[in-house]
Amino acid sequence: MQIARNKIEQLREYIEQPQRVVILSHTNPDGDAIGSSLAWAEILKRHGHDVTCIVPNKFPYYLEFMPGSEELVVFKNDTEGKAVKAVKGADLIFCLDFHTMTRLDGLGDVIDENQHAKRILIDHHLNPSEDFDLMISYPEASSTCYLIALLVEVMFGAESISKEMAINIFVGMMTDTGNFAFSSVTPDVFRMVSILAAKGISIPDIHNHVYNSFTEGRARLFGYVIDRKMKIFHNGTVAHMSLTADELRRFWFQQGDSEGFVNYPLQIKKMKLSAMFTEHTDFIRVSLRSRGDIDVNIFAQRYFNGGGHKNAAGGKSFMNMEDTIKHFEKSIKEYAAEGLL
Ligand SMILES: [Mn+2]
Repeated sequence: MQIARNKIEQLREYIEQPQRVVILSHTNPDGDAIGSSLAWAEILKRHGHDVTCIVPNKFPYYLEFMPGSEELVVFKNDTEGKAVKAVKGADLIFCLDFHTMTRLDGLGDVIDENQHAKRILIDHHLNPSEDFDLMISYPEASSTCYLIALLVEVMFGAESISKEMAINIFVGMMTDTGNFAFSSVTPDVFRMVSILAAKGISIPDIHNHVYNSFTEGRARLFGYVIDRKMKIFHNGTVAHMSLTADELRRFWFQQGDSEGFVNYPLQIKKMKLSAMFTEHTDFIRVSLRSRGDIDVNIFAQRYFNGGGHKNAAGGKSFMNMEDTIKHFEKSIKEYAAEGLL
């Protein structure tokens, strides 16, 4: 995969002189969101830019080991107004790992107040919205971190990737590819991993931080949701699970604890599509995963005001849990009737 020359030249122009830069990523930031933001921030800072990284809400505790994560401004907890100040004064606003401003929640309104800053998208989600001055949008890329690595490589040279950047980039590449197992993984992804590995990072340490650092509550919540809440239907090819706010409290839920649960039903033979419904204060978060040709991006767009990737997408429901599940089961029937499942 190559990033178009004209896009790189445009980006080079934007960052030629030191600028006030804001780097934003999406609500419920994951390894790819945090990793790409921190790596991009590091290289820009080294070239004299004044950089603030902002995420709309808290990131999972098991990503706190990522170098530089302590400097991330969490908009929701930002009592000092650092985020608003940085956004208002920014010359450049980078939007990483998301494709539409609606994924920023309240932070989107703050961005709208700054009409003079150039907006640059670096992302790999399908169907990005058009409100950007420069779009580095490659849905075929396995992660935003991989795109950042390619950009850094062509613009500054692979030797400019520090060990800290390598850790951050590796986390996003690893988590967004299900440990380098998805169809988006190409030979060039492994070429990039080999560059990162040569920076002296410890892959076992990173793996332990990301996958083996959960709380006891998460382990018990997982057992509970699989045993008690997973419903399998449509001849064993579709599964859904749900967690209410009450259930989350019972297991001392922390941000990120239910991350990845939605993938587990796909380990069952014949399973094609898995859905997870998690109750939040104002809505129910819908996570969708699928195997092979089954397209959950279209499903999420059509039935849950969302989107994402072909095999991993999400959306929201503003109904209660019972009605959300009914709506899901009805939508599955409709989708299957059209031959899409
Ligand atoms: Mn991503």
